[in-house]
Amino acid sequence: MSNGPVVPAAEARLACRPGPELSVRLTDGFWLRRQLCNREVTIPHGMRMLEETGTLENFRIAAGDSDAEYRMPLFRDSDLYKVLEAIAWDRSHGPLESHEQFLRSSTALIARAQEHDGYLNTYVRVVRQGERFADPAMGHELYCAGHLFQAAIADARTADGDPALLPVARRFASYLARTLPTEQPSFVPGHPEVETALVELYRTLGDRQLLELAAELVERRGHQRLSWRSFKPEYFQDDVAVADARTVRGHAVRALYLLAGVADLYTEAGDERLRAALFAQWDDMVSSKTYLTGGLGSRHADEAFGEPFELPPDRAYCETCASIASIMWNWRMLLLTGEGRFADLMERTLYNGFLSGVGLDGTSFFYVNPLQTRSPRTREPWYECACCPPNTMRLLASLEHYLATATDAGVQVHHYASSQIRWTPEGAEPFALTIETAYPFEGEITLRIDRAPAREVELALRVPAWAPSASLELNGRARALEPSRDGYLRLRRNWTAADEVVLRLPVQPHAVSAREEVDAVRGCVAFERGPLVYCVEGLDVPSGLAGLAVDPSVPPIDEPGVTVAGETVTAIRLPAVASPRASRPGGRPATTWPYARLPTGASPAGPAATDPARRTDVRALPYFAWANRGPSEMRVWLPDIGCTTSRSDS
Ligand code: FUB
Ligand code: ZN
Repeated sequence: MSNGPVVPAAEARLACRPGPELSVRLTDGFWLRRQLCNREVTIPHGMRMLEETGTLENFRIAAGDSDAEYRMPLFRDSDLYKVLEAIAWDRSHGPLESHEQFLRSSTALIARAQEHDGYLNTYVRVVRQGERFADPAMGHELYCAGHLFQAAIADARTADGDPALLPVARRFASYLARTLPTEQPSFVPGHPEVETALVELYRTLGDRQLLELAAELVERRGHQRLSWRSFKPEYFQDDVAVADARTVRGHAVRALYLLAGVADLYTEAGDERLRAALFAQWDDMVSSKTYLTGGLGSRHADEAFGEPFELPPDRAYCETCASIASIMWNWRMLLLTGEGRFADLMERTLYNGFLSGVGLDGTSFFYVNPLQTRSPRTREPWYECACCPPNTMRLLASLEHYLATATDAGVQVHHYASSQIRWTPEGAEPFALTIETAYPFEGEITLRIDRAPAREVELALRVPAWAPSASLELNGRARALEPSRDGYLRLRRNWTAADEVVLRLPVQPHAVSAREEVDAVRGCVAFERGPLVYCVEGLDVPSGLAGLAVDPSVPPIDEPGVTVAGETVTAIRLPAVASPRASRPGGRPATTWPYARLPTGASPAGPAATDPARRTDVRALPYFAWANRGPSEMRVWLPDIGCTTSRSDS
């Protein structure tokens, strides 16, 4: 039995369940390597950074153990909680004494910083001298509370013995449940996060007051009470009632954490108005506000969603936390519906917009994940506003919990990774299988049944939207099966141990174009291979990216076995025309005026496109692997040769 971050109650409205009857373990391959790097390198790095940046010291000050100066930003508590959550999830892969020691000592410190009535926030205690709920818009008290609750839940679900953080969380949650409805009737938390955490804490403790508090906090939104400087109620999702909202808007991370919480709430409590709001906002987001990488948030100003189709590749914000929050929300939508479209978006986001946020070395991060950079961009070991790095840790540490689900009929595999899956329905014989695959670089997935009950079990395998021509073999014989409308191939039978299913997903690279409304990339194409989005880095194009155009009419060729910072990836080679650039980054421009009059009757394809001497091919790498070989410019969307105009590049 294994319980991950989301364990709905038995009576919850769900199409499929992640636990507790299902357990999944990564055994090899791409995600195990990332998870091990997280365990061995990133989490220890995080523990060091929490000390170096003063986050732990803030708790010591609040506990009365130190008189150092308090370090802002005011939501720094959440950085510690996220690292503790990561340690707790990671513990289920085998506890490490150094991690356990950190968890124990931090928990004791947090407990000392907690006030007698259960309230806990170091900034309020130290800087605001105990003045609580004074700054609903920007105070982040319940944002930090939510991360504490999630860490405590992880601790409770993985501890061998009594989880020490859970009592701290319980006391704080009880305080909130008794105080907010009565003493703070108009308090609206400016940064959602506590909603999803309260629902999960209700699932953990069975205390219905926590579910009711989550519902009340969601219900309180929409009265335009939240604003701060130039941030309007829309930034805080306080412009319209949650149930009436039909578009994603405002600060992206706030909006997405809220939607994850609303999905949890609907799952447990019902309310068809919330369901309608969830689906409408998902449609709005996916149809017009999502980058090819799954990244979300196109505005640096306000870290916000933009207008529909406002998706500039170079100005993309795509905060790593927004990708994580989107994965959280989509997982809940998948549980609610069993529909593959939610797993499709999760997968796109996981492999691209999320994973680009963590360097392959495990100690460097991106907060912002653009799809084009002109000046070389380097990753940072941490950030003053450090929400993203520890957020990556908790997702990677718990990743296996997002791969599969179960229903009364059987097991659904949503994401492919070398793993072992075991389903043990109450009072019934287990069904266990082993998956082997070199996914995402190869599309062949072998599923071997290790143990089967003497009854029919359905095995459902997601066919991603990018793989329309998937094929399937059962015990060496092709099976002509069509994916169901919700995107799954379903095999229902009396299985026997050693039955073998081979699913083949075509991962040949292909070009993609954007609808014309995505005007920022008109005339450009991008490339995908399986679930991976590709990009070209300046390091691979000696003449620079400014003069590069690609020919999408010629299929790209695989270049397997390329090593980037210790990870072996399949690159692709793109047929291209590379013209020498007029200026180098940082260098003096060759001309002062960067525009030229277009000759009358000029062909849309300039001489560069047809000159065989300029024909070449360039390497493109998976987007997640960019900026791991030193500073470089980068592009996902590349001009299509057929759309390039004559340029004076002599
Ligand atoms: O406000 C806390 C975190 O800081 C947000 O989630 C991020 O977008 C950053 O603004
Ligand atoms: Zn962040």
